[in-house]
Parts: sequence; C-alpha cells; structure tokens
Amino acid sequence: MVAKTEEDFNGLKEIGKIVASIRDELVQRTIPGITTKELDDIAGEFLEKAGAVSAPKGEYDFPGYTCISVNEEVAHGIPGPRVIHEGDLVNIDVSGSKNGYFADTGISFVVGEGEAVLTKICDVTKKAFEEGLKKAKPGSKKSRIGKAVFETARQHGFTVIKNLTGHGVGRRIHEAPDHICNYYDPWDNEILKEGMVIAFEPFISTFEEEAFLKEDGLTYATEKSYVAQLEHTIILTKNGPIIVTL
Ligand code: M2C
Ligand code: CO
Ligand code: CO
Repeated sequence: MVAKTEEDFNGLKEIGKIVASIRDELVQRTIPGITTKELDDIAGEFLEKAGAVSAPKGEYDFPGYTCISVNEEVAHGIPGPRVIHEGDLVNIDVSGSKNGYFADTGISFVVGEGEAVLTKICDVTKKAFEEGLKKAKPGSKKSRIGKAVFETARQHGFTVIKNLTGHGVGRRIHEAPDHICNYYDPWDNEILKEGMVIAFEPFISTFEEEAFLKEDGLTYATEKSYVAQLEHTIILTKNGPIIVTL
C-alpha cells in the first residue's frame, strides 16, 4: 500500500508494534527443550490479547500463528513437536493484522552457543539489511535494494536465496510490489514511491541460492546451506524510512 493519511500511519505503527513485541517475546523464550508449537501457542495468546489476527492463519490458512524455521528450514516452518536444541539456527517470523492494517517481521538467531558461521551469517544478514535500507528511498529504483544486499553478502563470502523475496505489505500481507529481490535484477525498473510500505527481508545463504519446498508443500528448506533472514515492515518517506516493527 501507499500510506497517505494519519490513520494509515497510526494503523501500521499499531500492528507493527504488536508483531515486533511478539517476535521479541518468542526470541526470549526460545530455549533448549521448548518445542516450536509451544512457542507458537504463546504467539497465539499474545495476538488475541492485542486484538490482532495472525496473517499466515487468516490469509493462507497456515497451520500456525507464526512461521518458525529451524536449521535446514529457511521459511514458512510449521510449528510442531520439533524440539529446540542449543546451537540451533532459528527463524521466527511474525505477521498479523489489526483494523485492516498488516505488518510482517522476522529474525534469525542462534540458540545459546553455536557454530561461529551461524553467528556470522546472522551478523551479515543485519549488515545486508542496513545496506539495503540505505537504498530504500522514494524516487530510487527498487533494484538498488537487492544490489546492496547481494554485494554485502558477497563481501562476506556468502550469497542470497534468490527465490525468496521481500514484498509490499499494509492492506494485505503480500501485495504490490510483489518482489523486492535480494540480488540485482537489471530488468526491474520500478521506482519506489513516497509512502510505499514494504516488508524488506534479506535471506543470506552460505552457498545455495535456491530454497526448495519440502514434502509438506509449505516449508522452504536448503540441502546443506545455512540461511538467515531479517525482516521489517517499513514506510518509505522523503524524511527517511519509518520502521514500524522495531
Ligand atoms: O512474507 C514472509 O516473510 C512470511 C509469510 C508468512 S505467510 C505463510 N511472513 C515470507 C517468508 C518467506 C517467503 C516469502 N514471504
Ligand atoms: Co515474514
Ligand atoms: Co514477508
């Protein structure tokens, strides 16, 4: 969507704050021994208390309030009996709606002490997010965001997952612009607009560049690569980006 009114800004900020606080709560509670279903149930309670609706459930009938992806899983991990262990790479992605406004946020992190490469990939993902964000300006080409993400990944010896992208958000969970690529697409001539609302989500990978769908038809995974994601919902303005999911 393109946010124009005070109501738009306030609506987006309200749902942004809700999903961000649930994301942070789940990260805090991700300790060895907990299952992904237990974490998701907590998210369900918090969403209800806040008067918000899970976007995966509400929009796609996804079997979870949130998407929780562990190790080889990259995105759309289905909450279930999987037990979290020390050293796991976990991604928690929380998206929801309230009063007709949607926000989307996610983060990858290592549970306790893990392999050094896991911490590195999470740090590089944050860096790639920051570099991409610098290019997220009204009047600029959308493709500049992906260029910055890809270059940052390469500088640190990593690459990106090319078939998972950011997207427009606001009145729906996924809306125009459909793809905010994490690499440079020379054919993408779209210009970012004042007030445009985007979910920017770099997926940084150790080497594979394509995630495949598991047999469940929902979960994206890689064969052998580690992948980290960081996602925020952002309103683009001439005075700088407003990150509603901080
Ligand atoms: O938009 C995402 O960040 C998720 C979608 C949840 S709906 C099942 N919040 C996403 C993740 C991976 C690929 C595309 N989109
Ligand atoms: Co998301
Ligand atoms: Co998203």
